[in-house]
Amino acid sequence: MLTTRRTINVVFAALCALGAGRIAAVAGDVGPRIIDVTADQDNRFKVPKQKDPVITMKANEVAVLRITSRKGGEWDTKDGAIHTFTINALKDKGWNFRLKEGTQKYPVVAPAEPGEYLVECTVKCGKGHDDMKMKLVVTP
Ligand SMILES: [Cu+2]
Repeated sequence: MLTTRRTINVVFAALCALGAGRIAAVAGDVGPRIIDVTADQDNRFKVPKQKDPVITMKANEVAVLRITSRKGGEWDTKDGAIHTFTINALKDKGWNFRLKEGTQKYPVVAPAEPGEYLVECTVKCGKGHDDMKMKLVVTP
């Protein structure tokens, strides 16, 4: 009787481990897309493999922005932000990130309204700051 119960426990534990593994694998497959952006030391936004920095999302898409920031000539010393990734039209929906040196991840949701959204840096980060802009394109 005791042996039977132990066997059941072992089988149950094995099944649990299997199930957990499968859930983890599925989550890895369908997890939000990661979008890489660099806010660079020359005070420009950069997107891998693109001459003009643009990121494209589907309306309402959930994704993770992975932003790497490098210090330009100047930066805001109050909170340590060296650049920002700001979309004024979407500020109230959370699209306003104060960037510290290094790489950070920011979960985002694309707006429901397709179109082009201007991304700006609002920290006076030095030479080139006024042109530190990029685009978010939202497709239907
Ligand atoms: Cu900047």
